[in-house]
Amino acid sequence: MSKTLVFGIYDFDRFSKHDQIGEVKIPLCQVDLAQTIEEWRDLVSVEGDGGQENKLGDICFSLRYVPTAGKLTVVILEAKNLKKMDVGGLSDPYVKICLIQNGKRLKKKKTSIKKCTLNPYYNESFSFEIPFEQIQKVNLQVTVVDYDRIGTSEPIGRCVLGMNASGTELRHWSDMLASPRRPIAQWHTLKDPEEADAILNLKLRESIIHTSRFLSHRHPFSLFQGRLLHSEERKMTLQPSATISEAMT
Ligand SMILES: [Ca+2]
Ligand SMILES: [Ca+2]
Repeated sequence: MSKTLVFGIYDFDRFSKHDQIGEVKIPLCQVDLAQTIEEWRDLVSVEGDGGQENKLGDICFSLRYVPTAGKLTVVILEAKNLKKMDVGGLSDPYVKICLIQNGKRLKKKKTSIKKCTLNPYYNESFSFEIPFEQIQKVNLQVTVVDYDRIGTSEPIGRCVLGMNASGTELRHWSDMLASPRRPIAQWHTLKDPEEADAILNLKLRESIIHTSRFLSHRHPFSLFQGRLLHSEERKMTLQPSATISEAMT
């Protein structure tokens, strides 16, 4: 039997399981070990059980905020590739929406339950009253849950939006604020609920508070500065792979 050398490349996550980015497999029978080999290979995505099991699915919803009326409308559109949560079945997903401020749940709403599917379609609309002064202090927690007739329903995955979010979640929230009265739809990759909730404990960053203070209808794009700053910072924290490998040696 010939052996294969596998190089796995991971994204280091301080607070949760590291995500595998990809891998390179080299069957040892194909290389001449008598020589030094120096070459570039493309990363291949990880297939099979390990890769699939980690995926919780994706959800699409739209957000619309009307500052004058202080009204936030969330339309849960659909979800896809949800994780299978029932033994001998699929999942029976519904979506729970919570508004959270200072760690407290202000309001909670739910969609209908779609039985036995991993790709549910809802198109259900929910409205919340949030005055303009408050909209930048709240978080919107969207959880996909598998309904179980017996026992407690199991959360499948979650995303949390707000000014202290990052990536797609922050972009969706700031796009909504920057385009008052227009519904903005976006897909989100579901995260492990605990991991997604981590941002609820984060304070708003100074730069963002500063920028959002100057948010007005005259300067709707001032928010984007906050977003760009934020994503730049994230990139920098993802980059230093050298530090990680040094730390491991
Ligand atoms: Ca279940
Ligand atoms: Ca179920």
